Amino acid sequence: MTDVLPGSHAGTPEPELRLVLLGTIGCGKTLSGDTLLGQSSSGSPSSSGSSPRLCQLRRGASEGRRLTVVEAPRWYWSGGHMEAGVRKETERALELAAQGPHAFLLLVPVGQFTEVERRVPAELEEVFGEGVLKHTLVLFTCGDYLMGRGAGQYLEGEDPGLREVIDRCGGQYHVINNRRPQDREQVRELLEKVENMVQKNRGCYIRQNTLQREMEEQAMGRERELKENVDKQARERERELKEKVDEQARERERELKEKVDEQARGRERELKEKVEEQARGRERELKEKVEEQARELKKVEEQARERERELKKVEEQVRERERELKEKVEEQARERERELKRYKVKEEKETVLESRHVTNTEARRYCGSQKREVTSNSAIERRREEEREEIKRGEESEEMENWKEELEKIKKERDEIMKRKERLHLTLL
Ligand SMILES: Nc1nc2c(ncn2[C@@H]2O[C@H](COP(=O)(O)OP(=O)(O)OP(=O)(O)O)[C@@H](O)[C@H]2O)c(=O)[nH]1
Ligand SMILES: [Mg+2]
Repeated sequence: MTDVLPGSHAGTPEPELRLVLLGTIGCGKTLSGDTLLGQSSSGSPSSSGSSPRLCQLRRGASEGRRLTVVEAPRWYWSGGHMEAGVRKETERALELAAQGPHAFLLLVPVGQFTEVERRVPAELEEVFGEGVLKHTLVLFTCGDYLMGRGAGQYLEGEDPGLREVIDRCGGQYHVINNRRPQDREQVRELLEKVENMVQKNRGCYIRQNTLQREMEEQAMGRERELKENVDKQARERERELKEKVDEQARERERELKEKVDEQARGRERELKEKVEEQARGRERELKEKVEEQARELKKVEEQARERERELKKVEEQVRERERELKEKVEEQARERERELKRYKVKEEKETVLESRHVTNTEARRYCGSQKREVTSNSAIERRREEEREEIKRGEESEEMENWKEELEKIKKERDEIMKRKERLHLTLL
């Protein structure tokens, strides 16, 4: 369908661009040609007269390019299709743009999109063959009607059919204002867009005959086959690569898991050993403590027994002392009884002696004084003896008190020891 023209511009000082201007009646083909060429149509040469029913060919130089501009004839429609004569004349534009046009410019005035324009892409394919739309750019004339709006904004408010037409033409469009032909920037931009399109299409448009089409189809078939093969191989390679990557990932995961498991096992082992060591230490400490407590208990029991022995001894001593005291007191009581008897007997004897043998007063006085003296001496002696006894008794009772205190103290100590023993027993249990 398309053909690369490698040397189409070679050896020429300026590149050449061949353009075909198409569109419905009065869409601005002639004026746009003027703007592109920077000429006025009134004085332009024409290869086939100036009839609007015929193609118009004009050549010139513009913006550093040699331009060949072919204006297609006025389009007349019949029954929704281009009239046969018009179609034929339109087809002739290919011949005029010898070696094939670099671009078809489909002109649509701003704000004048109609149902007719919607049918144009299909008509163009019928006239020039499949693939023509790849080389077609929608050129909006009457750009001054946009009143400063952007083309995008204009398209948003337009019939969606216009967007469809643009899409069918590979999304390529440009706006031109033929009321300002001196604005060369708009021309430069358009020519650059055309050149990009040529580059993209790898050359100008050349209509193919059946053989070429078949060859193209075969080439396309081969290309498709090749592409499928390449895709298949790519998919195969991708699958292999993916499997390899997956396998590597699995392997890595396995290794990582083993490593992690190994680390976990090591950690667990260490932890277990540590716990066991701690348990052993704790057990050892406990055992030592128990043994220590048992030893202490033994010691305490020994102390308790010792205290018990001491207690018994002290109790024995207390009992012995009590016995001695009792005997002494009884002995003293008996002694006093005896003394009292002796004293009574003596007194009786003295009384008898006094009545029988002594007659004179002196003698009696003497005897009386003697008697009083004796009486007085023995009373003093007795008194002293009593005092001594009292002191002795006091001392003894004090001693007894001390003994008892000692006894109480030992009893308390024993009780303390017994309590401690109880506590130790409980701890050991
Ligand atoms: N405002 C404005 N009017 C334009 C513009 N381009 C074309 N026209 C007007 O549109 C009318 C038709 O312009 P032509 O260039 O003769 O259109 P054409 O497609 O050659 O017409 P036919 O050859 O008869 O089919 C003229 O009145 C032009 O002044 C433009 O950019 N702005
Ligand atoms: Mg015209």
